[in-house]
Amino acid sequence: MTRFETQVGIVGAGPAGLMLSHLLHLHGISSIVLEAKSRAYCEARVRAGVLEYTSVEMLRVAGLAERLEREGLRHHGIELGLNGVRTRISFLELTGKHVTVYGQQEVVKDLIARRLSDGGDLRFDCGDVSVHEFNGSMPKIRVRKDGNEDEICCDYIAGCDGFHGISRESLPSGALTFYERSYPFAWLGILAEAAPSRDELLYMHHERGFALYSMRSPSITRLYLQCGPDEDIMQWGDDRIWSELNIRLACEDGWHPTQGKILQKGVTCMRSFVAEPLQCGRLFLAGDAAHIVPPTGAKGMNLAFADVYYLAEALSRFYRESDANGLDSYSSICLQRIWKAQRFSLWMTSLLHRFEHDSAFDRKLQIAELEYVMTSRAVATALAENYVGLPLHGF
Ligand code: RFL
Ligand code: PHB
Repeated sequence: MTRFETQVGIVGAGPAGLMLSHLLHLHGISSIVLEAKSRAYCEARVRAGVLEYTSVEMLRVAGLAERLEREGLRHHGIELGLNGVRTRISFLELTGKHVTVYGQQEVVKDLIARRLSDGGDLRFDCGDVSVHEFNGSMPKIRVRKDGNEDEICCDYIAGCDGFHGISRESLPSGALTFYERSYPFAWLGILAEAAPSRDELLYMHHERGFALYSMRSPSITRLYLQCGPDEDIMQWGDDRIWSELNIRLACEDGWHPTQGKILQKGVTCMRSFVAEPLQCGRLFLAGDAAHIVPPTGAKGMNLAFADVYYLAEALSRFYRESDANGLDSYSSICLQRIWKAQRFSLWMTSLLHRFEHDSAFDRKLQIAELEYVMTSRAVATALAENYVGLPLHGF
């Protein structure tokens, strides 16, 4: 067995784990990041696309926004669609802010490159990772691979290993309370080699189901269709996908999405989930390991950044001033933001999707609510301020 020592052992090299490692480095705190998958896999995983105003500020202040500023697309609003008619919600006018469209895998590439150039200890292809003794004063992370075992001794463990990781699962039963809601649908997402033919995202309500028009760059479009929860992707040939997108996204003014070669497709299930608290002894959960939101509000990666920002600040206070108060309140501070993001993501999801078992009355109410958002400055402002991101203490 080979032994290593560091101040913070981080499980997972997604946005949460990588960003935490970088922020800790800026505070002069050492960390080792242990990732089950390969670097190439992490850098190619297509997921989120929308960064809140404060997430971009965080990346900028942390010296990570150089490529984002060059290549990210600034969006000053979104469009909502109902019966082929679009209404624009202007973030700039309603909040003075904007969001930035920049792929999660680009954020991950930037973070990995920066950690490595700063001499960071990132270990990919770790295989079997397990966490131990986090209720004592020296937690350990073990990595077993090809018959060898490494042991990382640390002061704290950060479980940043996503919803399917081992950190949350390793906590003793009863340590956490889970709050959960599932949805009777999923999203079928594609990445297409097609220049976006709209400047902003279009969230379309349609009686056949929700559709979302998004993008990644001046030559790549990202589109989603509401589908069944167990949808078989093999049943969705390229022609069927484009035909359904054309039906759902069609607008009264004749606009429809530009088609192109489909580069990637996949089905994402929808879930709302929170594990409370985000701490057990010297193990802290952050990002998707602790909470999941349905993607309609574009909040997942942004919440992950907010968690690790607070965690890095709390750890810095502990190492600088021997003051553990920040660590003790980490969970409750994060949860305030997490539940507001849960509320917003559920609201956006309920507003825009077709719920198969809704009564005729429910459907009428849903349309009334959508029309209200589209016509009331007050409600549109509430949407805008949540979409661009609620204020984060310190930004
Ligand atoms: P991640 O990204 O899942 O990273 C966790 C990492 O941990 C590794 N891992 C392990 N490592 C070691 N040992 C183990 N046993 C391990 N088990 C797992 C994994 O390989 C991985 O590298 O979690 P993190 O860092 O918390 O980041 C969260 C975000 O990825 C997630 O919230 C977003 O992608 C959600 N999301 C969106 N968020 C936004 O802010 N804006 C969006 O526009 C947005 N759109 C989306 C989304 C997620 C989507 N999908 C596919 C779920 C759109 C979609 C379709
Ligand atoms: C995306 O571009 O992947 C995206 C955009 C907005 C969402 C979800 C996903 O709400």
